[in-house]
Amino acid sequence: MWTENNLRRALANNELELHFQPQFSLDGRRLVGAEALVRWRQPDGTLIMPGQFIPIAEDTGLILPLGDWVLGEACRRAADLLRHRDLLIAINLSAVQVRRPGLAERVAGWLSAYGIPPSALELEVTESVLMDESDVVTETFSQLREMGVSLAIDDFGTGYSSLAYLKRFRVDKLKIDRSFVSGLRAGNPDSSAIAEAIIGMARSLRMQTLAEGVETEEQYGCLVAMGCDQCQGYLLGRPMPYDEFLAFVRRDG
Ligand code: G
Ligand code: G
Ligand code: MN
Ligand code: NA
Repeated sequence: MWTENNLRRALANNELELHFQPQFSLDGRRLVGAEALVRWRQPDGTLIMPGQFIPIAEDTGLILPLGDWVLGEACRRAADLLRHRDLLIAINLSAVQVRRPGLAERVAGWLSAYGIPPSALELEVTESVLMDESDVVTETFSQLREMGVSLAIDDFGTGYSSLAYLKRFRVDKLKIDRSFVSGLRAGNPDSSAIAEAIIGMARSLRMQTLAEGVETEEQYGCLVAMGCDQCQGYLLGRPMPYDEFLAFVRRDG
């Protein structure tokens, strides 16, 4: 298992990198954005996935410098990507980062350092983050909203049953968890009941929907039929290193 010291060294030695998974509109299959996902590249080339080190970073507080690195690196890459194409770049935030005062200022600082319009950045949090009723969290998201940064709920539907937080925060997008996507079957209404309910609710509340984990054309077709807005998944593109994503962007036009 990785230790705090391993991870501290990884940060100091610049061993982290962001991979990018493309996101597409379901009407027309256009590339509209990407989710940035952190990886740890060992000196021997081995790639460590975030599930193996983000929990340690969260427990030790290293998620604060790590999260700030992700934010800066995502903005640096976004600046380059935006020269080629209009894209929305999404990053994941941990609860620890959101509870610490000053996140909105950090975001503003990175955006201006790289000359990125706030509308090009999306922040993903899980439902549990928005269940926090503290003033810091409320204030942070209200500042970010004011700036024009968008907010998406990750793994939507797997967290809490209370939706009261949707009244406190303006949420732009619900990311439908892949557990509700994997079973989608054409001509089988039971398989799509939950995804359909989420899409209907999002529409009434003027939020967008993005389906995660789309792996087959059958799932894709079901999502189009249900009026889902966007998707990401292995069918259309895996998370890939930056250079590969840039080539993808330039090819896909
Ligand atoms: O990359 P993978 O495809 O294995 O992602 C697994 C999970 O790791 C994602 O669902 C996401 O929640 C988390 N994750 C990936 N990158 C980041 C990051 O930069 N910050 C945080 N806090 N979590 C991340
Ligand atoms: O932030 P979040 O927990 O949603 O991170 C997305 C995770 O889902 C990453 O680990 C990513 O590698 C993974 N992922 C992306 N597309 C697919 C897919 O089509 N199928 C599966 N099983 N996993 C995917
Ligand atoms: Mn995510
Ligand atoms: Na997710």
